[in-house]
Amino acid sequence: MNNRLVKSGFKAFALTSVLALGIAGCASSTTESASTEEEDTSAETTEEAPAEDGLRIAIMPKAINIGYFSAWDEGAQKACEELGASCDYIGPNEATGPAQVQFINQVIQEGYDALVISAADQNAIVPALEEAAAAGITIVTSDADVAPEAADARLVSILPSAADRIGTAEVDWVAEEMGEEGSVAILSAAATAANQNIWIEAMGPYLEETYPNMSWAGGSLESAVFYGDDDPTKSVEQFNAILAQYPDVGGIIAPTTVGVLAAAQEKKAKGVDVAVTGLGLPSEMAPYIEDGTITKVGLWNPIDLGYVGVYAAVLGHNGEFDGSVGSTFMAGETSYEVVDGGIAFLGDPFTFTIDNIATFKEIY
Ligand code: RAM
Repeated sequence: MNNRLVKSGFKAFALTSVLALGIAGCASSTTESASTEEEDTSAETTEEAPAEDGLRIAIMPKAINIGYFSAWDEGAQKACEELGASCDYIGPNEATGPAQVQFINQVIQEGYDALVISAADQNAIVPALEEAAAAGITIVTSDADVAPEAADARLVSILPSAADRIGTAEVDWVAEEMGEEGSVAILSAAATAANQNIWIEAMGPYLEETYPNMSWAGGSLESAVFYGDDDPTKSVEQFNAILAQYPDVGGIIAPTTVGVLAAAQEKKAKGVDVAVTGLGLPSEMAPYIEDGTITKVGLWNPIDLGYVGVYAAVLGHNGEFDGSVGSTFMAGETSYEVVDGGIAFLGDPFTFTIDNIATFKEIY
């Protein structure tokens, strides 16, 4: 029933574009992270061809060690190369607002021209972003936005697709596997992450209205949500906390690549009888789809998300795009339009099953 979410036209386009990106590779990047661990404190720099007159852009993930963001950065670096920009992949080891703020301050101090950021916390980073904007830095959120009331803190937000499509699709995936019966819990990222929160909000009423024999664990959406903070260890702990609190839970939706990977690993390790689905990176989820631990996960193309974010930032910085509702910009061959809320959407998520995982796992 969720097939309506996979439009063949989009699928063909995205696959082609991803393959093209994959072949082109990326030119230069700097990786920096804040950590007390020795190996993480040093900045690793491979500057092959820094742009002479090009812009200097910071590409900041929620946390630098999440595989999804490596794919996002791959797209960003590809756009940087096409646009002659010099781009540094920089950010914290833990996906929290305060940790990101330290790096935003560094971006201000070092006088970057633009910042493309996935907000780990929809509120905590806003003052730092405002300071950055006041210093002339063009800000684009990509993947996860700031709170709607703080939309003026950035030029535009590049998001995968409308929240309700992502949220309701995940409910359909878990329902399909549970035979449309039983209770469901959610293993999310951080309680402060705008992207997961808007998807979860859309899941709540949809499950109740669409599946009369299904319910949220504990009786309400609120009681069903657990937060693993996009940290692998905490996500495993929270997976087990769900099972301890709701031993009869029939399904777990993890709308985070970190959470769904942790859930699949732990489901397999413990041999737990619970349906697990969510938003998974095909390259990380392939072993669990191939061995039958998981039947289906979905995701958009994070490479495209990073790519489009950099185009918006560069065009915005150069005064060729103002981010207003109704305005458009080109990223590569594709035109994007800004809709209400100052957002440009990428397209619908793909689903990955045993039928296509072999192809997708090679791409991202
Ligand atoms: C994790 C992050 C990211 C989200 C994906 C689905 O990698 O939380 O923000 O978009 O999952």
